[in-house]
Amino acid sequence: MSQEPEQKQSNPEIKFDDDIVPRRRFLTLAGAGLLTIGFGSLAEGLVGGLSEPFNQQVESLIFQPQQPVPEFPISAIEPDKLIVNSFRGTPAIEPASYRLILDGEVSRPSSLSINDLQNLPFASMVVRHVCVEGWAAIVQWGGVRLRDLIAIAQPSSQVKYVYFYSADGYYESWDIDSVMHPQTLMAYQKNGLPLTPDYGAPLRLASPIKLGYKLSKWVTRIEFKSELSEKRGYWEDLGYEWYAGL
Ligand SMILES: Nc1nc2c(c(=O)[nH]1)N[C@H]1C(S)=C(S)[C@@H](COP(=O)(O)O)O[C@H]1N2
Ligand SMILES: [Mo]
Repeated sequence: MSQEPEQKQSNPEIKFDDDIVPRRRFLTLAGAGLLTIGFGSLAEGLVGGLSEPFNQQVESLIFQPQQPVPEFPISAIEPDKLIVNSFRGTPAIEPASYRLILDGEVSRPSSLSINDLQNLPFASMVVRHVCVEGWAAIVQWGGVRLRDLIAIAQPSSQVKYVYFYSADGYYESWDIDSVMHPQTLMAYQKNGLPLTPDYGAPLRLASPIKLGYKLSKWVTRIEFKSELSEKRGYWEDLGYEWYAGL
């Protein structure tokens, strides 16, 4: 990481709790003769600044993004631990005029109201949210699976990346495999209640396979693309890792 986020400048030493997010993930692959791979060092050391597509390919294979992540019981939810973390405050969004735009390389560009979204199949999960700044919280999220939105927009087979644009100017890009993961949701519910503005209402990303900064709040547009552009994400463009898998 070449630059730490603004919030960290008073405390530049990011404290990684090894139980939550080890700096170097050592995976033991039984099928590969108990080969142990230090992942961060592989991506950072061998391929440096051009690591994204390579990194994505390797991490996609090793972490098997379609594999469901075990969930927690409702009793494990930690309601006070999810810290509001917004780079520029909470944008004002009028729910009645809100629309989620699906566009890019798709055969059916779409515009969905909150009502449209709530009429799609509902998915709920209790998972851990992990922020690189060293905190985590077990949260219930409810909403729409991204794969159900993909079925509506019908991206071309060339699509490999998905951009999420937010009302506060935040932007993120993801690999399509992670977007297709059954536990990647556009959430409008948190801990059994409607999502509130500070936490991303009316609609935010939620997923147990990505770090907190990939989980955009206040999403207004989802763009499907065959290539990454120069801009990859708000924190990524300041030096943070792009794939950010958990
Ligand atoms: N639009 C937007 N989304 C965002 C952010 C942000 O500043 N703007 N911060 C990210 C970070 S770093 C984290 S950890 C989570 C925090 O989610 P929370 O505020 O609901 O706890 O939101 C992510 N999504
Ligand atoms: Mo974060």
